[in-house]
Amino acid sequence: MTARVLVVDDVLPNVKLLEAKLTSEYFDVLSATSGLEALEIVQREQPDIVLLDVMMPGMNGFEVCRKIKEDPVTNHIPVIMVTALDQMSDKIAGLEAGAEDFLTKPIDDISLFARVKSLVRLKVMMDELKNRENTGAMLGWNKSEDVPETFVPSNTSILLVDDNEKVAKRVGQMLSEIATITHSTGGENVAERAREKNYDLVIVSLSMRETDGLWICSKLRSFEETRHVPILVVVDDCERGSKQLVRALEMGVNDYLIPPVERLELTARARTQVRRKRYSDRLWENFHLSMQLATTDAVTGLYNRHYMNSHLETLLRHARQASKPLSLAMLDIDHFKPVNDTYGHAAGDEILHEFAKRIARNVRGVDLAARYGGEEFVVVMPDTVESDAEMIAERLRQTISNTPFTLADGTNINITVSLGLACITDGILTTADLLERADSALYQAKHDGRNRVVIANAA
Ligand code: GH3
Ligand code: MG
Repeated sequence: MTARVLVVDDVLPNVKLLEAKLTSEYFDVLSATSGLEALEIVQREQPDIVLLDVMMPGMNGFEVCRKIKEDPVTNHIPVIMVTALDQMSDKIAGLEAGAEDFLTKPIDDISLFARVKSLVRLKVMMDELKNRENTGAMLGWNKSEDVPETFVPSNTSILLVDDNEKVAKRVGQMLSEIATITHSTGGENVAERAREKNYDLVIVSLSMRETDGLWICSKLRSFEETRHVPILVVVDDCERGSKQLVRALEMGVNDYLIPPVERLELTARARTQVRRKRYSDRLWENFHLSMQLATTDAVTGLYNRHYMNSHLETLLRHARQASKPLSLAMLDIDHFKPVNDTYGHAAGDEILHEFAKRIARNVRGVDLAARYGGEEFVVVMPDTVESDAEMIAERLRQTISNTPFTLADGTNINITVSLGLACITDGILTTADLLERADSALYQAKHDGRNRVVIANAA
């Protein structure tokens, strides 16, 4: 994940320190040493996130935050307030000014990267939602309604996994104003049971006695139904806790809390995650809704070539402007003609339909899957570097080859697919360039024996 982070602090060494840390994790860093300068940069550069010091002479951090949030051009940019150690009043003022999150000084690396990454993910989602709606508007669709920013307990559900009844009760009470809480004391099948309900957030304690919380997190990430659910872990402030935390974050856990859990912090973090879930759900809904419209392909229900081309244009422009990566995979079913010849054209259509379903299920909400031609498909992956795209492409390949396709009459047919992968580089300027590169990589995959992923060489 790459992102542009604006660091605001009047003390230059503080700026430099954060800059060094963030740069080492491949973030692009902008900096400002006063509130006014910060506002100017936010307007001009539209960073992905702002790290804002509270104590600054002239305009303080709260005022800067309020101004960012008042302006419709910038109010979607997440703000993290950086406060002095444990000042509750600062946290309250920060949240009231509209900040999404807070960090306390001295800032440790784990919390810095966890918070920044979590909010950047949320922003990527929101940006993509807006892009897609704009493309939709260009093609004459209506905009869907805005995602509500406030949550009511009746339509927000949180699963809380903790064997400490006392803590669970307290946490449950704190969250009761925004959500309906289901409490589980752990056990073998927590993750399995979570599949049955579309939770908005799962909170898992990593210090349970009988149940390994990390195991639950890893299972949640592996099931199709729960792969996208936000997870917040509660870890103890000790050496074992920090080791668990590192592993949890590697697993894709979204955020964490260290006891004693405070109401404000808990609700702020829960809200951020639930909002992320809402946007991701909305992307999926949007995806399904648009499937019924003229931009979709009748046989497979995926976006058609026309929509893909016009949306790819938008995505490529955005990626260039923000200096972000973008990857594109072109897929072509192997030896499909003999399948048609042997089983008939209707059977071929059935397979195309199921093929598309498997692809759609295995890409992320921000990815765009389209039918490009007869048995040729395209998956566009915004904000995705080549190595991640390769993993996704490989997963798609296996989704097709690992399970035979079953026709309505019960016949099983083994299908494989070849994939060509291309990422934007300096040499690629147009959507046609990108598609051409993916296409020649696909040709290579066919040539090398099919059922494989080939990455286009950088020119
Ligand atoms: P390769 O591994 O080289 O891609 O072999 P292939 O047989 O898949 O490639 P070829 O281009 O020779 O044939 C593509 C076939 O896909 C031909 C056509 O019958 C079939 N096809 C294309 N569109 C449709 C469709 O909408 N429905 C059905 N049933 N078949 C289709
Ligand atoms: Mg083919």
